[in-house]
This record gives sequence, C-alpha cells and structure tokens, in this order.
Amino acid sequence: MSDTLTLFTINMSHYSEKVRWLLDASCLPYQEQPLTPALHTIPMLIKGRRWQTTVPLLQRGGECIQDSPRIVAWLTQHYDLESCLPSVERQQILAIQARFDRIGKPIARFLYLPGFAHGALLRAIWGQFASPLARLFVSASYPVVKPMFQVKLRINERAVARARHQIDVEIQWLNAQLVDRRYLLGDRFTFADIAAASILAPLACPTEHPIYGHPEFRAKMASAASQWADSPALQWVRDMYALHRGPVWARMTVPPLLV
Ligand SMILES: N[C@@H](CCC(=O)N[C@@H](CS)C(=O)NCC(=O)O)C(=O)O
Repeated sequence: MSDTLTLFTINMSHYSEKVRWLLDASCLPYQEQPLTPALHTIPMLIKGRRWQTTVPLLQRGGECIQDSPRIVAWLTQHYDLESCLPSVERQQILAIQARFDRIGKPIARFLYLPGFAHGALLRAIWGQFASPLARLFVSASYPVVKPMFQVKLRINERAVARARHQIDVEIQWLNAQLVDRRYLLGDRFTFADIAAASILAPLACPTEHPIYGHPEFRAKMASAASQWADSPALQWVRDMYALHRGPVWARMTVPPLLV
C-alpha cells in the first residue's frame, strides 16, 4: 500500500492552508491535489465517508482523513511532529487551534459577501486549477452555484454582522496575547502560530500566499477587513508568513489567476 500522503485542497481554503503549512513545516513529503469548487463535492463525499464535502482531506493508501483537526490528530499519531507540536504543550496548542477553527467559517462568510459582487474574480479563483473544460463548467454553472453557496454558508447581512463580531473577539484576543510575546506559546514558533496565522491569512493578505496576497483579492474581498488591517494581530500574521512560511506552493506549478 502506498505511503504517499496526498492532500486534497481548494486554493482559497484556509483550513487547507493550515494543514499544508503543518506538513511543510514538519518536512513531511506529500503531494497536493487542488480541487475545483463544486467539482470537489462528490470526491470528498465518497472519500471522507462522513456525509461531509469539505476540504482538506488527507489520503494515505486506502486511508482517508477529512476535517483539519482530525487530520492534525492523525498526523501526530503516525509521524514525528514534535518540532511543531511538542507533546508537553500539545493540549494548549490544540486548544488554540480549536479557538481559530471556530472563526474559519465566519471569515469565509465575511469575505464572500463582498466577493459575490465580483463574479469575474470568483470565477477566476474557482477555476485556477481547473482543466479548460472544468473552467467552462465553473463559469457556466456559477449563476446556479452562487445562490446554493450563499445558502450553505449563510452569506446574508445578519449572519455576516455576527461573523464580524466573532472575528473581532478573536483578533482582540490575539492582540492581547502579542503584547508581551512573539509567538503564541512564548519564545518559539509552533503549530499554535500556524493555526492562528493560516485561519486569519485571508484577512491579513500575506504576499506569500498567491490568492490572499493577490491585488484583486485584497482590493475586492479583503478590503472588507480594513478595520483590522493595521492591528497587531494581522501584522503578526504577515510577519509569520514572511518569517516562517515563505512562498506557498513553492514546489508546485501554479497556474496564474486569469482575472
Ligand atoms: N471543520 C472543517 C471545515 C473545512 C471547511 O469548511 N472547508 C471549506 C473550505 S475552507 C470547504 O471545503 N467548503 C466546501 C464544502 O463545504 O463543500 C475542517 O476543519 O477541515
């Protein structure tokens, strides 16, 4: 049975970025399979066997693990992640992961509200890794997929207002943590920093991330987050990317965003 790890992702997914960053930081070899939104649902439903269609999903041989905290837990059981997730501090680190996971969906909801006013940008992002035929499908099905997505992710004014509050609470929490420390656990970089920085990355727009750092994404989606743009928390996210992440997808051939 193959030992190769395959990570199924969607380019804009920050939960996928969290696992990708952990694999990169732990020097675990893997291959990434970027999926096209809408076309991802059936393969993820079948592989995950949990009635969920979400990415990330990690596969090794016949074993598939869906849901990022479950993937992280599985990785800690099967690989040496001591450098990022030291056992003595693991519970504390995983509690920080859970804290930021809770605002992952609110962040998506918050950014898709302005994003849906820019159909060309979303079509370009969704179609980035698609074959020419699949790109045509994304474009043609967009008018149908968009309202379905709006319902599924509850993209409406009321839910977005609540999302803003939920995000603000966590950004204020992070601002307070950073008053006397560089890293969430004190003086060294761990998965706690990865978990916080990756989930907040779509708001912070680090240049190392080809989607979140793209000028069109910044202008048309992330500008909704301008109230936090200069906060210590989002500046810290950009610093973590510059210091500890480097270019995302450095080892992959990445098709340009055809905006
Ligand atoms: N709890 C899940 C959440 C993952 C999630 O919401 N993924 C989004 C992308 S960021 C997704 O796959 N959305 C498409 C779908 O739900 O089909 C995790 O931590 O992996």
